[in-house]
Amino acid sequence: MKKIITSAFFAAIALFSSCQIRNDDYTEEKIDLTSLTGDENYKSPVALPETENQSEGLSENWWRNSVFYHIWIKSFRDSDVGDCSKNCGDFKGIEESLGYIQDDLGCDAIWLSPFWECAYEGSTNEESAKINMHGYDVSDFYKVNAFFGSGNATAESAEEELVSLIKACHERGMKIIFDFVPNHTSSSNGWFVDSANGDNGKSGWYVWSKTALDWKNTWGASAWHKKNGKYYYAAFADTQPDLNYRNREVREEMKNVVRYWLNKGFDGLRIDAARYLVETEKSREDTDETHEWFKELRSVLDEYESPKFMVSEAWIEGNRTKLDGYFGSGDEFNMVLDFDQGKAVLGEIANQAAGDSPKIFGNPDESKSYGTFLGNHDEYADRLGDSETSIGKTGIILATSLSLLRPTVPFIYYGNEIAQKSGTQDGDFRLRQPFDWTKAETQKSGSDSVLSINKTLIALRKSAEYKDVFANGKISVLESENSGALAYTISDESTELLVVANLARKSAAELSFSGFDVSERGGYSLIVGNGDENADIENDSGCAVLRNFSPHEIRVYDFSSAGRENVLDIWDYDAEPTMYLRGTMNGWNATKMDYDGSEFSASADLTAELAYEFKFDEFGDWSHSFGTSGSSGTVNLNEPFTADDATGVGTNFSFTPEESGAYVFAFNAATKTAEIRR
Ligand SMILES: [Ca+2]
Ligand SMILES: [Ca+2]
Repeated sequence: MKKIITSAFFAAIALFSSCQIRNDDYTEEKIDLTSLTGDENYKSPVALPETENQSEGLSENWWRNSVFYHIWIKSFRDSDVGDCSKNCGDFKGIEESLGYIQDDLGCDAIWLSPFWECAYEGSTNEESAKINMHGYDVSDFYKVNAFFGSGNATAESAEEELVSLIKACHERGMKIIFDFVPNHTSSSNGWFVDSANGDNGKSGWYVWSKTALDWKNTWGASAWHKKNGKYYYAAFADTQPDLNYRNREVREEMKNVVRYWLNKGFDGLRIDAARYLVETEKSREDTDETHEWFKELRSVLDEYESPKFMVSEAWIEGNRTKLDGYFGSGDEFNMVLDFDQGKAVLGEIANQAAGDSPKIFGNPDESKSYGTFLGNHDEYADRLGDSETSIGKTGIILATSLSLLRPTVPFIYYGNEIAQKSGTQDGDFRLRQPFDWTKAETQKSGSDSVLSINKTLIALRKSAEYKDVFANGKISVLESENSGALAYTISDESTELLVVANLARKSAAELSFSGFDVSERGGYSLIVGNGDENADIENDSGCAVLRNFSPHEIRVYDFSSAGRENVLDIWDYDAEPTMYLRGTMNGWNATKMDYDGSEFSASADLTAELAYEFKFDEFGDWSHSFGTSGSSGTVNLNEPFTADDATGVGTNFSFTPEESGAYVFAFNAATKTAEIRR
């Protein structure tokens, strides 16, 4: 504890002095976008709690060795009911699930979605399951949402349970961070109500103008909304007015909010919508003034003896310079969420090609970390489980493996560790549905489940041998002429790992990579792979040559410990083969066929006298189909016919039923024979 001051002492003075100041920016024809307003001696009227429940004995940059679990509180676990389908997930449910998070999965840190009192429709627990209570419209930053308490909770009892969760995390050596929303509040927040009415010295706390300027919000509509004869700015929804960070009181108050929750024991914070904090005439994104406030906030974090960190949500894709700008010169964010990596991993697997592998980044240096993820609560990516029809179970496991085998800090969005699918709701609500505890229970047993793969690779990352190379190692991509081949090294002074993946859905007899001479190295051991195959690496004129890759197989070699025998057989399982029926009967969408060990089958309702076109598709995405290579594509009921590898146009079968009703399409991939039955 260094310089934490309790501001209760100043509260009375602050209240008095703030009433003396008027910030009638909006009465000006043009809003002032240059100077600071408000009371420079402002102190928050909210007293800081004593520091309590702090993590002890943490090392500097502890987060670089962590794997975070991202929890949507409402949907994770309801201690009152069990699942969250009827009621509301709560802190107590999370506390009861720490064993799952830490022991069954291996994560040692938690990112909680916003937990404050917020504006939402529906007012009872019964209704809460039906509404998208996102919580990014905060109505009181000092009040915990009673929804997240158990039983007939109040804000106070919910806060007690939140503090209990923080303590329980720390007792297990786990860390916990909160989701901070500094850019805006709810329009129901008392600060905004006062600001709109010109009460309590809050006039200048939001961005007001006498006229609506031509600024657009993040969705391209006007960002100005009329209230009490003047206009306020909102970068997002009109119910989320932007706070005015040119006002010294706002700057100080929001730092007080952060201190308040760090004092309660949180180990850090994720910062929502970081790009939009301070507006200028020229830009509403990534302004120098925005970076300036985050540097001030960073110095608040650095006051604590127990090391704290902040990670930005600056949703930037394809502009590393801009993204890295949030590190400042080591004096701003400790970590930025990396919006390129997840999409690169998923895209490379879907395309079966390492086309954009320069997008594979490691942490820039020891003071700057990337947080990487395959999905979150927003419309960034579908849920990982939704990819099953496009990349199959093996593709999901490959994506999971690649996302963990990087020298970055992984964030796993609840449910993605069991490849849970999206709900059927519209928009981002489908990504925020109740966690599937039944599926999680099933996946605990079975070494080939997605949960088990996560657990195995997280344990590898955190093992004594490899924790340093995954925290601080550098990544270097190898070149290959095989389009489906991906290889890179992760290395530091004492360790060199080689990760090799077959991104293709087909076996690869041979993959070769230039610029990696295995004969120059003193031997190696295979630490991840399908242990029963020949996994040797040969040297061919300075190229590394590897053989016998299964579809989507990934291997990891360690060149610093030849002879190690702890191979993790994550590929030692039989993936269920897949086949899809596609045709005019299902609008050319993929219907997954049942498999009985030898034959695939799918039934379809057909109409008499209609000519149906169809083919069989191995992965549901046209990358490998079975159809007819000749012109005699017409088939008859109960007459076996032969299909060929036939990807492309003019390779469909045709069938015209005499009667309407259900028909079964059967296909044997081994003999390539098919039949339509009633
Ligand atoms: Ca509950
Ligand atoms: Ca703003």
